Amino acid sequence: MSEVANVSCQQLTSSVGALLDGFDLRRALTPDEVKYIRQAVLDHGVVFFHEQDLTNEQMHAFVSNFGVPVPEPFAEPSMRPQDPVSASDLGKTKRTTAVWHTDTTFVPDPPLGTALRAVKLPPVGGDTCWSSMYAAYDALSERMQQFLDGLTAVHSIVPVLARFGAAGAALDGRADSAQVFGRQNVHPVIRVHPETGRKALFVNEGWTTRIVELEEAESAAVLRLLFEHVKSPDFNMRWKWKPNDLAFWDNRSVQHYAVPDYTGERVMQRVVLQGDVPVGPK
Ligand SMILES: O=C(O)CCC(=O)C(=O)O
Repeated sequence: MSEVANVSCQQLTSSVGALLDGFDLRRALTPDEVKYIRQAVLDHGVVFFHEQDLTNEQMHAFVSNFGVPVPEPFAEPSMRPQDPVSASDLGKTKRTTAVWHTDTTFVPDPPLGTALRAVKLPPVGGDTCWSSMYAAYDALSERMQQFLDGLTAVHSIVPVLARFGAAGAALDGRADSAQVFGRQNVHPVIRVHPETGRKALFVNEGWTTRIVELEEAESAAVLRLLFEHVKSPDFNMRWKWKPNDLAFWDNRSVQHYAVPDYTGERVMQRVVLQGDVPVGPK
């Protein structure tokens, strides 16, 4: 990791998560600071910062150091990338995020990363968990790894919209829905990270519906096994938010889960970065 004065990186578990201290993300970062944070995200999958009271523009500027912010697929068409997303709508948001997932893998080029900042929190609950998909892959037996290498899976928004009931139908009915949602795409089950070259498990309970090369019952059984596998405490962590905490994660190497155990308002500011088309092992 490059050296930057007066900052520190404290690893939170052996497989995922690190707390970065000494950064003020309201101001423009130096190239060395950007390099330091980028490397920490690559090494730990998700990094956290305390006390970052950012305006939408500052949040947008911070994230822009690492890629190109893009509008959320679920956002209103008029929304700009730097507009905050309120996660206070319990009926809608809890049902989308209380499942282990990688963000919006139903699109051809799922987001590279996501930044999430706590604006308003409930008195208790509302933690978020992350799980390392490198560690999840590494923990599989060699025979299982060989079996999964080279398989592909469908990631689809369709069953998920159905799960949302009326809210899903409304989203699906939006004039731009086919274009925005892409509806479904096929990705490798094992993804080779474009920057680290490491292999990561790339199926998730949020959006993955079917392994293409298997019979339906085989696919369902293998996906069930993998969805349970990523939940292991051996490779996940849980973050208890404080107001103005900011998390920034690599969607290519981690999954996350928002714990739906709260009542009242929970408002988060969120920006996602343009990703690329996932590539499997050669
Ligand atoms: O609100 C959270 O804690 C996480 C929400 C989520 O799943 C996401 O930002 O993709």
